[in-house]
Amino acid sequence: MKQTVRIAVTGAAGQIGYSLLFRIASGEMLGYDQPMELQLLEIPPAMDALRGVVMELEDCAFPLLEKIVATDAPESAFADVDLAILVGSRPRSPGMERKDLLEANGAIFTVQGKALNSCARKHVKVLVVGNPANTNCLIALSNAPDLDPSQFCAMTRLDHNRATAQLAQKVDCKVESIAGLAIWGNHSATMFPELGSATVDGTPALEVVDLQWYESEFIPSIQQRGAAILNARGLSSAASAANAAIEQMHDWYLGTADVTSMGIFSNGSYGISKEIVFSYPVVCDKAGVHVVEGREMDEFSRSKIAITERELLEERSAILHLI
Ligand code: NAX
Repeated sequence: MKQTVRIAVTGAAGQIGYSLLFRIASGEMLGYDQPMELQLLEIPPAMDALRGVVMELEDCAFPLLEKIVATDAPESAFADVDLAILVGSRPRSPGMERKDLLEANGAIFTVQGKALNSCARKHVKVLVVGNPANTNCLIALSNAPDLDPSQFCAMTRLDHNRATAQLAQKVDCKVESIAGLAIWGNHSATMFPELGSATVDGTPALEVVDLQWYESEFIPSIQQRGAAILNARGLSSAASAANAAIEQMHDWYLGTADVTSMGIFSNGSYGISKEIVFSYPVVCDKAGVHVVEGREMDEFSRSKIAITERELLEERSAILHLI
């Protein structure tokens, strides 16, 4: 039997939490032979709701789920955790400026970064889902000086999956036929879903679809997909976000053969500014996350990347006092 893995999930009583926890506990994220303990964090007003979620988890009698902790104290939630998925964050309320949103979330992610630094296992892997995910991730890792920045990432897997599915629909192929696409930059409307190195059954994607569709339909539709779901459902995407979190953590923990996208602490690859959390094409193995180098970038791609990089630099300057 494998050693038990401790997994923290914040915002555990929220929408994404409700889609995420049961799939983690069933074994979908780390494998059906991996026992686990869940350490769930919420804010005091949501503790009743969290107790209900815990009861439901108990009622599933998951064989792999050895223990559940439900708490409103970050230090307890992160005590000796191997993995942490930071979903809980402050949503934008009416009239709230982007700067106020960054500030409100900054307060959460400084506290959680510090608690991870002092309480989590030294090899902890931290996936940030709560928006603005890239900059929240930057704040958390900056407040965890004893952990390496490579132990943190922001979720852009949902955008990657959306791009894969839309390309597969367009060319009428299976999603497994698509390889090599990438999400660059921020998890926001400036992200750049790039098809320049993508293939469909081995053929370059840009030989299969026309440039007009790529530039005028595909890119905006991926950038606006979250808003489209919110308009249609009256609620933001939750099940697909939980699915993406499971896949991103799965690949990070167990490794992946295919190129995927992750928001990571930039080391300057592709000339991107250092010290922002930027989504790159990556592969993961036991040694960690590796940016896929050497992709050819034309002027169009470089201009799109510059827009999303600029936005991340602006977000960084708005929270400089927190990092
Ligand atoms: P919900 O509002 O349903 O749930 C959030 C939960 O977090 C609430 O239960 C709240 O009480 C809790 N929370 C707030 N502050 C907390 C804190 N300091 N510590 C612990 N828990 C706290 O939102 P949900 O739909 O679950 O979305 C969660 C976050 O994911 C949002 O920021 C959302 O914007 C973000 N998303 C990120 C995506 C991505 O691709 N990176 C996609 C989906 C989603 O939009």
